[in-house]
Amino acid sequence: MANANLADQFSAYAAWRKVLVDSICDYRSWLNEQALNDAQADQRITNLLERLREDKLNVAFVAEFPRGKSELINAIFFAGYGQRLLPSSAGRTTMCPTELLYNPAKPSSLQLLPIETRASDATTTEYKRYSDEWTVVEFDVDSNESMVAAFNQVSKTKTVTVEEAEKLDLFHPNNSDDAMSLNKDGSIDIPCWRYAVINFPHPLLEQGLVILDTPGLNAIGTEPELTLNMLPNAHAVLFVLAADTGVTKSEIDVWRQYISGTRWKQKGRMAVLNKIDGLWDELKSEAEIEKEIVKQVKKTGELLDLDASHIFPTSAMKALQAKVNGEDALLERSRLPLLEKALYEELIPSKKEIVRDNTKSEIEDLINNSKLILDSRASGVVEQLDELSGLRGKNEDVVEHMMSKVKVDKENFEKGLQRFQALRSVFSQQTNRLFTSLGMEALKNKVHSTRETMITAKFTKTIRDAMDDFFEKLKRRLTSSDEQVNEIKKMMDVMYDKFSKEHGLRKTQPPSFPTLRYQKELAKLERAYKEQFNTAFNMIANEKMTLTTKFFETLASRVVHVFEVANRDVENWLKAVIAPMESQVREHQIQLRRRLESIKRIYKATDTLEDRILELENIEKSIRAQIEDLEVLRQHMGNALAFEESVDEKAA
Ligand SMILES: Nc1nc2c(ncn2[C@@H]2O[C@H](COP(=O)(O)OP(=O)(O)OP(=O)(O)O)[C@@H](O)[C@H]2O)c(=O)[nH]1
Ligand SMILES: [Mg+2]
Repeated sequence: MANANLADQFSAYAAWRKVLVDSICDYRSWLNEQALNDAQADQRITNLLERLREDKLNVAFVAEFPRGKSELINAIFFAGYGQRLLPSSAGRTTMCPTELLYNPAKPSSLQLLPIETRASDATTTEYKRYSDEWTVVEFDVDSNESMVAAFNQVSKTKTVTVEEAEKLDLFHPNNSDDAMSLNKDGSIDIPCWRYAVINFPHPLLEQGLVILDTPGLNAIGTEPELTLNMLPNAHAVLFVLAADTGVTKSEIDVWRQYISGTRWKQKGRMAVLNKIDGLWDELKSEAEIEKEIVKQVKKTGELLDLDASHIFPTSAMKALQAKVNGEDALLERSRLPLLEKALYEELIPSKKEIVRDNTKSEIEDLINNSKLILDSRASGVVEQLDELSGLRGKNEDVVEHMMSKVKVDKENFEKGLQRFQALRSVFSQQTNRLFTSLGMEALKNKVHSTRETMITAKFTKTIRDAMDDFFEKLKRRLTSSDEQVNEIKKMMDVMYDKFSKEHGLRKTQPPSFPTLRYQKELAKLERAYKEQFNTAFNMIANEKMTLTTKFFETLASRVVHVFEVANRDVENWLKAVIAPMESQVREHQIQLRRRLESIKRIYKATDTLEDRILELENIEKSIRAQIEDLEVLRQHMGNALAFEESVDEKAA
């Protein structure tokens, strides 16, 4: 496993997704060929493919400055360029959160959000929708020089007056640290940019990796977007410490509050003890150095309350140097390969698991729907065959009798159809009610009124009450959606039962739809708000409200996101509930018409009975073949889901 590197693991993961996408595309073309595809199923497949194709993996680097975050990113991901791509130097270097990703729809460029946008309450995520707000610096991917020059933008600062910095919420007169950062003439240096997105076709980024480099710790507090959105949602967070400084109090606080805390307890959180080359004392033996490293790891583990297996002593600088110059012994000594191995072992399998589970249930559902249609076609044909075989050697009277029987069936079914139409209208009323509880309109109104209350609030109690009410109302909306969902499900259960008894339609269980997931997400955000509010409480009392309003905007945009996802999921669920019944009813109607038609033709002697029977037998055969095809496709997709290409095999 020693040679296996991150790039191999990533390409194995990308290969897995590709195999999966291909097998789903095969299924879709088969559906089209066999005329089994309908608009709804096609939409679901499109969504599934889109999700698989743009599936991202987020890795965030967090640390006090200058622990070596940027150097570590250079060493892990960009050593192949033969030089330092991201600026890394003593003192504060990275001045704004920097996202590295690849979006082929955009040119290779650096997009920069001006720091002045902090004066508004809009979050960086919202700004991402408005490309004209960003300054774009294009670069040439074939020229390292051009890339390095562009990337240097992330460390640009400018000098402003204290008033300006205060307006941007970057200076608080009562904060002693802030006071220390003033220049001699009373001015202050602030970052030029609030956020940077680097878009370029690096092989790992092309495969969906998104890297987040952050500036020193105090930036974490100033952009709630980081603490509420980017860090909790990152698939891995590397918290970088330095062996020469030990763990400071503010580092422990940040680790507890934003990274490890019970709040976002999840996999993929690890600490890196960087700069171990500082311990490589020529006068000490290897064993002594090793002992010192072990001691530091142990101490760090105690302070962070983190298992030693999640702490990685490393030298980013030596690793970069070793990779660039091809010095294997130095690379091993830097211990970076161990960190890389842990990173992909934490990262990729858990991500794969989530993607696999989601894709699996969606595929199963689609296949089962196709199967349902084919089964009902097959049984319809068999029924007709029985009917016609029964006519062999019978006289005209019997045929007439038969025809009237099918007519009665058809009339009965038409009545059932009316009932189905009535059901559809009740269904859409219930759906409307569901969307009123879950709807975006109502949510946006609530966000608006809470914002108004917060802006005009004179007391922290008013803010607290407004926020409590905000969460309370939203929780109630979710619970009442849950009730509506249950009602819809109950109604559909009854209908499926009725149709199966009265018209012999296949009985299926409509899937259930628990809203628990969204309730949990909401609870998570509420806890985050409470923690933040309690810490910020004193600050709010003597300082401005900007922190709270900015915090609220981010929180609100996260809540909006949760509701957006819930809305999308519920829409899909509603389709999944009604679609099988719709397609079965449609099929049944066609079959009844066919039965009537064929008996009519025999009655009028336009067809001979035997011709008709032969024709039906051929139809049955082709349906059976389709069912077999479907099983093969099910198998293929199952194999694709289980597909494992181990890195060892690849290396071999
Ligand atoms: N000796 C030693 N120095 C290192 C190592 N990694 C980084 N450095 C140095 O530490 C300094 C800071 O590195 P950066 O990568 O800029 O650190 P950062 O965490 O990104 O800092 P900010 O961007 O300011 O938040 C630079 O001078 C690096 O050369 C290491 O493993 N060993
Ligand atoms: Mg940096």
